[in-house]
Amino acid sequence: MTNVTKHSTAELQAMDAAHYLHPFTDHKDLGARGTRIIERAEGVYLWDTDGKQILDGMAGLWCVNIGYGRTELADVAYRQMRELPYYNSFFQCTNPPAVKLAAAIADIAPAHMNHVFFTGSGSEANDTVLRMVRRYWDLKGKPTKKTIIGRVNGYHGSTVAGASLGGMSVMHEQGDLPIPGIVHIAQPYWYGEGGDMSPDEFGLWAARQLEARIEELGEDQVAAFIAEPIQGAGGVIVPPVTYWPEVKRILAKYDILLVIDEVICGFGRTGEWFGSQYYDLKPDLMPIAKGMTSGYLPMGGVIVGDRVANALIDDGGEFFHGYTYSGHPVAAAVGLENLRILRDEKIVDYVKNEAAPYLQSKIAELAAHRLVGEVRGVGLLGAIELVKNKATRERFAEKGSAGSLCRDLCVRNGLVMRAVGDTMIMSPPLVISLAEIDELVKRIRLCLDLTAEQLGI
Ligand code: PXG
Repeated sequence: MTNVTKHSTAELQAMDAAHYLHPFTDHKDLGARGTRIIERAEGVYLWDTDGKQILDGMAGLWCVNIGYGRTELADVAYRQMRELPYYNSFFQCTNPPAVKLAAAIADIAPAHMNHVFFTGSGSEANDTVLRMVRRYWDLKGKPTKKTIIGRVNGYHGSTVAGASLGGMSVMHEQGDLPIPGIVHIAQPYWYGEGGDMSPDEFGLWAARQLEARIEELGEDQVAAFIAEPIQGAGGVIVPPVTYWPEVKRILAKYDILLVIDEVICGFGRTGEWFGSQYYDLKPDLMPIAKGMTSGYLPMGGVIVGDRVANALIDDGGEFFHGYTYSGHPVAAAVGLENLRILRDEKIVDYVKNEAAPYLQSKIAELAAHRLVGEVRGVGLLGAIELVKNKATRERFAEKGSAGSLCRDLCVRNGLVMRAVGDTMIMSPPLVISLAEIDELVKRIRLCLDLTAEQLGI
């Protein structure tokens, strides 16, 4: 069997069921339903092996920011693979694409962030965060500052550190997570958990959980707070406007590090280069991945602020941490070309000034739909809450059933949206045109109608 051997859809499905263990998948269920095999893509569209065209409302998995089919990325990967397919950055070595990418990222990052540590993924980036944060406080002579505060329903990856920093209970239940030294506070999810509070009141309440936890643990025990600017995998949870300013007030009182996970929000998703800039945050560390290469090759990293970088460099000696593929030259070359395209084609400006205002105004109209309790979003992130009763926010009896029904109807009707419980979420490529946004919203509306019909409301 070679790469060019042609197989029918059924043959590929049979081999898939026999040999391929998928991530985050119930395999018995998958074997029964069969997989959809995505074969090619162009712009914002995917095609499966049956020739069906699907609008990719998720940019792959929140990553294909510049859209599919950009041959420039293939060309630089080809050239780099022929020149230097691999070399490591250990033992006093480096390579030109990794150096140039670190400089290019420092150029777009907030002014106080000037270094990058490269990884192979977002999960590895958050493993790096855990080790770097603790190393920092050891170097500062404060070795008791070990605990990292994350948030319930946050997502920071699937490795042991990533899943522990994240607050996904289903992940914690498998394998005795979180590891010691990681605790979680409430998420700022007003629609789901705000109760009788107004969004503003709830935002303050959720932020003050951080202060309460720092006080409870003691500042001398707390190393860092980690959060996504807007939770992605948790359901595109846009915090109330009072949330981040209050967190900033609290952080100013205590000497702890701020880690802002930019794996989804980075590289233009919010209409700024980074979500930290959207919310005017001053992080010490920013894990990145996904949009860094638009997903064309796997790569991640941590953008390191001067405070931590200076400690590592000036006081540190050797930091015993790194990966075979840290600064991989081919991934770095692709990352550089991806950044060039984002910059030269002014894609982040396009998101801010055209695509995001247009998408947000169009999806806001869906709030009137009988199945929809709330629509929210920032930049090219959006969420639609499916409810049984709009007035009371009452959900359907079996949690997630409306969401998975809607998701399946979407795919059948040529649209990828993710369902998180009964929240439908979207994160299309940043290059989506206004006409394609019209098409996206048309397909969403159709699927909401079909879902409501099947649910009998
Ligand atoms: N941080 C954030 C904020 C993420 O969204 C990671 C870290 C981990 O990145 P890697 O590259 O290790 O996967 C992520 C990844 C989903 C889904 O279902 C989201 C992610 C990954 C897989 C599924 O929405 N985000």
